[in-house]
Amino acid sequence: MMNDASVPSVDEILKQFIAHYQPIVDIDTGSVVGFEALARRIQPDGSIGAAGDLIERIEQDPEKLVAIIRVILTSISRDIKPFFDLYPGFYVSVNIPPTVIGSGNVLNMVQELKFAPYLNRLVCELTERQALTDLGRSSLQIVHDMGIRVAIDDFGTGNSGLAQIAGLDLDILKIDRSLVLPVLTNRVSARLLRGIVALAAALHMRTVVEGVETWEHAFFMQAAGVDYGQGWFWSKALPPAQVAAALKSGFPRPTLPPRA
Ligand code: G
Ligand code: MN
Repeated sequence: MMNDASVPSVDEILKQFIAHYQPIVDIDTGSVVGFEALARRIQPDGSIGAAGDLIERIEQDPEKLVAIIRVILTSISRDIKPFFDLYPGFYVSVNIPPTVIGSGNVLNMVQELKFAPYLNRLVCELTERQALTDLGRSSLQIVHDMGIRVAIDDFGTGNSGLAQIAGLDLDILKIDRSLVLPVLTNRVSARLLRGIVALAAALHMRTVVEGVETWEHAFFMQAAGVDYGQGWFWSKALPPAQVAAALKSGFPRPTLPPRA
């Protein structure tokens, strides 16, 4: 790998990154059913910035990927684990690449961080693309054997055959934002969305729709029978200090606005 000064070292990753938590909400009730842990970078001035680009740039470096997962799991252990007993229904999902799962490091980390009683409260998100590779399939088996549930992420972006998805043992299906945007203006997209909901129901999977920003979209998704929503309509990713309030109070339901 090229020595790129803008890519942090493993040590810097461990010091400069934290997790924020985006609520995943029951569309019907507004209560929080989970959070997706998302990496954020602490800037030199103390403000918190995005980390997505950086994670893409270190994708080829297994050590740094493991460091990011370590940061996220450590954050969850500190920020979220204390709430697992108080609020028994919710989960936390983590984006863990199959290479990291295959390396055996995840098992060590969850043991070290004392997740043992709560492994069924963790969800590993594999992208649709990753899940359908051989490494993805064996990773899925490894995390399931640990008692961690599995979500298929970015569903609808991987140009996969539905039959292949049906063959995997998955718990949650996350419908990608790209399938959400056109549903209000395109009848075929609306039907496709409803078809995915039916597919997930047939496979006994819960559905999460990603990237919902407006009440119109939230309302459509509720009517289409999607279980859960994640997006700015409900909430951006929250700093740890705001997690408790989200669990306690939940979020508004998508109701029609009053007539003008
Ligand atoms: O693919 P994955 O679910 O891991 O992506 C989560 C990313 O999507 C995060 O970086 C998050 O900030 C972003 N995101 C979350 N909610 C929304 C939303 O409502 N709109 C848009 N445009 N992006 C969102
Ligand atoms: Mn994800």
